[in-house]
Amino acid sequence: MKVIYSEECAKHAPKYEILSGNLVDYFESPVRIEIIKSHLQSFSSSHNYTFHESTDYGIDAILAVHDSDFVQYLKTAYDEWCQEGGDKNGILPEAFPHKNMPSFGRNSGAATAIAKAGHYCYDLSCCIMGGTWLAAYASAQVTISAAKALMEDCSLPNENGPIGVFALCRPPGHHATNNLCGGYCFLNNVAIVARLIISATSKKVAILDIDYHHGNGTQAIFYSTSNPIYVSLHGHPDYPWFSGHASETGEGEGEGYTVNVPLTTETDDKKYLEALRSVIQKIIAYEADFLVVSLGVDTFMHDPIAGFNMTSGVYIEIGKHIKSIGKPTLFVLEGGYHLETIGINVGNILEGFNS
Ligand code: SP5
Ligand code: ZN
Repeated sequence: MKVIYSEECAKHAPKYEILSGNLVDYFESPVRIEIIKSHLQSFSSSHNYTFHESTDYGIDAILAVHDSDFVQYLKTAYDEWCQEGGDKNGILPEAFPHKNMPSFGRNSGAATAIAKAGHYCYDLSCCIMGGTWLAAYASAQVTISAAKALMEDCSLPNENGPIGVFALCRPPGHHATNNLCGGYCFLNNVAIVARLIISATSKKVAILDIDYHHGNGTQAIFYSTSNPIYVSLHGHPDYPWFSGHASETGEGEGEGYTVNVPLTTETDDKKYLEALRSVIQKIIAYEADFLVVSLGVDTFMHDPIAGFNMTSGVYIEIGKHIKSIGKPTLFVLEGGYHLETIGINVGNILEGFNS
């Protein structure tokens, strides 16, 4: 199995975030992907993992999902902030334009770097520092490179079931919308490659989001389209708080092509697998040609910011269930913050898929 990565992904490394009102060390840290990479490397002979540095395919696929003013903001926010005398640790919003404020919906209200931060970001987890754009761009390029590898390799014979490629990337993507960052996410990697695969092949794509959190950004981007279908299992009620209800099913041409399965906190292996089996039936019925998995392992019982009760062993079963869909599969890393187990848990999903 090909694993795509980039050293550039480490360049976004904020010191702190504000979590539930407390200043805490940044959970979405660069060591996450180092740990996963060394875990997979320790298995690479038996499981046939090969490691490939990403290629830079340029900005076009990113601009097919994200507004150009938002991309410009991500590129320039830190420099503007520094020119205005801001702290070298980076920029976080100070106020958000809520719907009863006069400048709501008007970019003209965002004159300074910190006002723009409130305009383009919806929480306090997306500090922008000197390397943030480089890392977010690299994360998207890792995912694009992985998608290209999958499209090339999926026509090759593979006696061991469907082919898979793993995009070992960070920062993650599924909370980012066309014009907002949040939830550690700046560019929506999965949305970028779903749209890329559709435009390159004219085929159908299914997105299966198994991160603990609802992928509000991915849902929003594809809410009005029937391709891709977006399917999410997530803890509820929990972050991002204002999306992920079962009643959100898409609109217009997209009606019925968003599927949300909110699960109560304390969900365990058995309940999770039951829910997964039911959504897999929906994905099979959709008859997708490609599967893109938003792969988070923050569903693990000891994850520091989430609430499920799942064990490491269940990830092998999850991988086998994903394999049973039988389609070329792109795994894209999202969340997972329990550093002691992030390697084994991600490795177990891939092992289940490759078994
Ligand atoms: C990609 C991804 O997994 N992003 C998640 C961002 C979550 N940020 C807010 C987490 C809120 C946690 N609140 C409960 C803390 C319990 N100790
Ligand atoms: Zn998550």
